[in-house]
Amino acid sequence: LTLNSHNDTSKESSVIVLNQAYPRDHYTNISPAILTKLDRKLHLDPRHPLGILKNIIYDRFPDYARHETFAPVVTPFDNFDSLLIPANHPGRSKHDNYYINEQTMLRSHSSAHQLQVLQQHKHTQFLVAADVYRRDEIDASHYPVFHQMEGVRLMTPREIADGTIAQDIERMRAIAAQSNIVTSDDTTLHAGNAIQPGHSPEQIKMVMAHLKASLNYWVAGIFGCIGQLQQQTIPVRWIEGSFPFTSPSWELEVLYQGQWLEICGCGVMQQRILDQGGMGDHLGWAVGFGLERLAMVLFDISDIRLFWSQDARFLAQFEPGRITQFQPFSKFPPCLKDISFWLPRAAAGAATDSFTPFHENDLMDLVREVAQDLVEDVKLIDQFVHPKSGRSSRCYRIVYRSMDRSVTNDEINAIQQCVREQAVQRLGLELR
Ligand code: FA5
Ligand code: MG
Repeated sequence: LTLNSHNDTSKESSVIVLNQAYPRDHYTNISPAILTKLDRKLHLDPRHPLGILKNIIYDRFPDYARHETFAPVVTPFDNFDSLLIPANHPGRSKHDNYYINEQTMLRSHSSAHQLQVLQQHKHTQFLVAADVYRRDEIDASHYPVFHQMEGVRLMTPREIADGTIAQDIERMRAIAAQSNIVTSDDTTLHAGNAIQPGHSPEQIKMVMAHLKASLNYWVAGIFGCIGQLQQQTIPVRWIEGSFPFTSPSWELEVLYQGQWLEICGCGVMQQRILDQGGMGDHLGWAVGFGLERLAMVLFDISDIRLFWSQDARFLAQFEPGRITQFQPFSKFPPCLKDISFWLPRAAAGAATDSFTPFHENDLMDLVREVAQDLVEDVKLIDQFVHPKSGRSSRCYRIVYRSMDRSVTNDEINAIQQCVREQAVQRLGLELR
C-alpha cells in the first residue's frame, strides 16, 4: 500500500495536474487515484468499447465538427457560469466535484465546452467527446470518471422558414421509421419546462422536432440493428427534464433488457448562451450523452470498472466499428468487510439533529483512493441514533473483488485497516 505517498503529497503546497502545478487551497480535493486517470483517454482508442461507440455516433452525424482532445481541466466559469448555473446551485458542491483549487476543477460534463466552441469556432453543428469527473457513490454502474458526448446544432430563422430544416427532419424520420424502435412523439410541455420568452412557438416547434428526429435517428442506428437481430422492438421515451442551460428540456430513455435506461439530457439552448457565444442570430438544441451506460448494455459489460481494465482478455475482445458481446472471464470471489462508526459530533451548542460535516461521497472517495479498482460496491447497511447521546452511527458494507485475479484475505485486511485509519484521520469518524 502506498498511502504514505498520499499523506506526503497532500501536505505539499501545490498539486501537479497534467504536468502543470496548481496551488492547493481549501477547495483542493482531487485525489491521487483520480490523477492516474487523466491521461488514459479511453474515448480516443478506436478499439476500446467507448471509442467504438463514439465513432458510431460520429458516423451517424458526418457533417458535425468534432472536438475530442479538450483538456479536462476547466474553470468553474466554464463548467457552471457559462451555462447559467446559478452561484448557489448544489451541483457546484465540493462533495460532488473534483476541485484542483477554488479557480480550477475537472469538468463534470461535456457541456463545459459549449460556450468556448461557439466563441472560438463559430461552428453551427458540433460534437464534443470528453472524459468527465464526478464524486459519486460506488457500485457497478458508477465510477468517478466517465465519458460524455455533447452535440450542438444551430439553425437560423431563415432555414426554419424556408423548409431546409423540415427537409432534414423528413430525411431522418424516413430512415428511423425503417428501424424497429418505437418512440413516443408526445410534445406536450408542462409548467416549468417552458418555451423561452422571445422564442416564437412556431420556430421552437421546428427546433424541437429537429432535436427529436436527430436523436431518434441516432438511437435507431444503434438499437435498431440490435433489435433486428433479436426480432424485437426497442421502445424509446422522452421524459421532461430540467437543466439551467436549456428550456424546454428532456431526458431520453431506452427500454433495454427490462429497464429504462437514461441515455442523455437535452433541450433547446438558452438564447443567452448563444448571444454570449456570438451566435445570437441562431436558435439551437444541445444534447449530452453518457457513453458508459450505453456501452454497458450494447457490449454486455456488467461492471463499469471493466472499461479501465488493461487486461488483454478484456481489450482483445473488441474491434473498431463493431458492437460485439463481451464474453466475461470467470468472476473471482468477493471479500466483504463492514465498517461501523459514529459520525463526527455536531458543533457545540447545535441541536442534536443538526448538520454534521460528514458527507457520504467523502467516504466513497477515500475507499476508491485506498482500494483503487479492487472495490466493487459500498452500501449503507445500518444506521441509528443513540437514544441518550443523540449521536448517529452508520455501518457500510464494502465489497472488494478483483476483476482479473483472486484476492487474499490478508491483502484485503490490510486495505480495510488502511480505510479505517484514514476514515479517522481525514474524516474525523469515530470507529465502533
Ligand atoms: C448532463 O450532464 C448535462 N450536461 C446533459 C445536457 C447536455 C443537457 C446538453 C442538456 C443539454 P446528466 O448529469 O443527466 O446531464 O448526465 C447526462 C448523461 O450522462 C446521463 O443521461 C447518463 O447517461 C450519463 N451519466 C450521468 N451520471 C453518470 C454516472 N455517474 N455514471 C455514468 N454515466 C452517467
Ligand atoms: Mg440526469
